[in-house]
Amino acid sequence: MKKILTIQDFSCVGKCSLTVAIPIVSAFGIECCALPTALLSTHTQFKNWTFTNLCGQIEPIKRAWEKENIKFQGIYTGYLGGIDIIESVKEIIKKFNDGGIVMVDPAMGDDGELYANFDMEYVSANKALCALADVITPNITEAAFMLGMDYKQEYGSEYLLEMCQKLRQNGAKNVVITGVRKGKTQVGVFCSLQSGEVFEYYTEREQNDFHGTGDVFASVFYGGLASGKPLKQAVKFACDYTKKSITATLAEPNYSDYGVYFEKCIKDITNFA
Ligand code: PXL
Repeated sequence: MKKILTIQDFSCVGKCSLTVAIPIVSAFGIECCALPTALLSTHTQFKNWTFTNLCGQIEPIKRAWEKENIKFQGIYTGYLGGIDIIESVKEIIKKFNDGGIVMVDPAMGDDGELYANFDMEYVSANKALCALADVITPNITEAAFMLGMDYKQEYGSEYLLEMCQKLRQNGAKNVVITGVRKGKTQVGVFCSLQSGEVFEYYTEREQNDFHGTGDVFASVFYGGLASGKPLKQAVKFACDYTKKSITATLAEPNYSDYGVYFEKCIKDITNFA
């Protein structure tokens, strides 16, 4: 059985990061090992939250894994929470990845702003981490911050192409920009692949915005890649799955907007994988 490692925070409530990645990657029939970088009471889109940096645990965990000769057939990183952690993550990728796909989701902002507690130093550290990846999945906010480009709400393919080109020059082999709007009604991804091909895929956009959709997309996309699906097929499935999870959320009375009801669609993954 394939075994991958995901490195992200553990938010006890509010579906994102590990509580999304573990069930989704597991649904692909892949063992999803997890290294929590921080422990939060909820994700940071709530009003009150606690944050405990678990960076101090990473070195002893690495040493113990080395003694056990543990390796992973792929590594997927998300929200990390601190610069010190990013340095350790780089080493983990070098030491513990056994030839698998490395995906970096530089989760650090949205809607033109960085999440709480992040600054330009954190952005630069994420940019350096992205350089090591086979595939990265920034949204437009994250790409703009990493590249020092203006954040635009209205844009065409030139803006997206410039982002992709610069992110690939920085080192990432494949770039998938997420949360891209097309016209007033569509949302999806704009991708620049290692082959030089540019590829876009969109679905109908719902009015409401939900937290954690980027994490659902990234986890499904990574699960698809790790199970050997071609990149374009994995991208399309992940977009459709994210859209379906949003629809499933809206169908529930009194739904909450802190995370999407991706659990309702898990069977689609087992059928696809
Ligand atoms: O979904 C991104 C994310 C992950 N982890 C934490 C967050 C957020 C977004 O706000 O706060 C802790």
